[in-house]
Amino acid sequence: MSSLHLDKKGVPVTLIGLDNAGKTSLALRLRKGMWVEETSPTIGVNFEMYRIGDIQFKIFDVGGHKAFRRQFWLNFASFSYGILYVFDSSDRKRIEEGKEVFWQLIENLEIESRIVIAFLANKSDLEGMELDEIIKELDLQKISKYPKISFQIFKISVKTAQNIDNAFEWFSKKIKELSKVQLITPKGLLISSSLGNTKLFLDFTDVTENVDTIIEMLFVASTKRKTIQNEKVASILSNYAKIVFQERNEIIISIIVEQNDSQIEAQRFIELIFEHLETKKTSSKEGLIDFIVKTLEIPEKELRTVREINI
Ligand SMILES: Nc1nc2c(ncn2[C@@H]2O[C@H](COP(=O)(O)OP(=O)(O)OP(=O)(O)O)[C@@H](O)[C@H]2O)c(=O)[nH]1
Ligand SMILES: [Mg+2]
Repeated sequence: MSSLHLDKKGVPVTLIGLDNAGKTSLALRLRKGMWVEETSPTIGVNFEMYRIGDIQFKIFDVGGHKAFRRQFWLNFASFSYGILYVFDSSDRKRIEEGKEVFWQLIENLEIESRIVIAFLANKSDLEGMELDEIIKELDLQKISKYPKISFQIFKISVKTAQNIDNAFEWFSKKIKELSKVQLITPKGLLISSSLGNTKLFLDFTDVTENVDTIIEMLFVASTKRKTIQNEKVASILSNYAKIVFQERNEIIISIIVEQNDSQIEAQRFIELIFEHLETKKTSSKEGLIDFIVKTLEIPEKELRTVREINI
């Protein structure tokens, strides 16, 4: 079992909510430590790094306009450990729309791993709805039907900073708890080109004995991939294993893990390997293998097969 330390690479979390809810204002407050009055509607996605204690968060700030909801929300949400759902409690006129999109998100999330959601009822500095009204209007009690979601509601104001520390304290505590159980057991790893040439094949368990299944899964992964942030990603499940697959600049890294392993954690390993490939291009094959085996915490004796590479 391997686990990434939360410090190694930003833990992905996503800001979601209707346009004008205050997501970018929150991201800016976190970055600058102060209220920033001037924001404009977010086109697409931005991200901020934000550290709380020993957790480095990578916060995706996704545009809330209708045009981005379908395209971006689910993609980012399903690759995040947590969601900060920002809601404008001063805007009664949009409560129906708010309810609809919130539940669409929850129902569409493929909650195969656990996820933390902080519902932030923002703009408490203005005249608006109280928490009990929001809970009732949005039917938020229903969230208890989703056992994999850790959920909490906070009344906040990005403007005055009211309750933001409390919300983040809860959020990071829950994410830490999650990270303790979100472990992966790597069975093998493949680096290939988008043309299908294998560059490196590492077997940590019995992958070579199941190579036909793996090839079939890789084929399915390549057809099922979706685009997130200029990269193509997919995750495929079979009776034998789960493959998490990510393509960047014509290099594909596929990690083979146990069926119940966390896709997000596997994804983070892949990102570390990409980072290594990109920043240490001159390093040898041995250097790369050494990095992978160390990062994945693979005992040396379990490294079975290495296919020749030319990276
Ligand atoms: N009074 C008050 N206004 C706020 C607060 N938070 C955000 N706003 C205002 O709400 C408006 C929208 O804020 P943004 O942060 O741009 O909203 P957004 O959710 O990022 O919107 P999109 O990018 O379109 O999805 C801005 O005018 C902010 O100044 C708050 O806590 N109180
Ligand atoms: Mg915005």
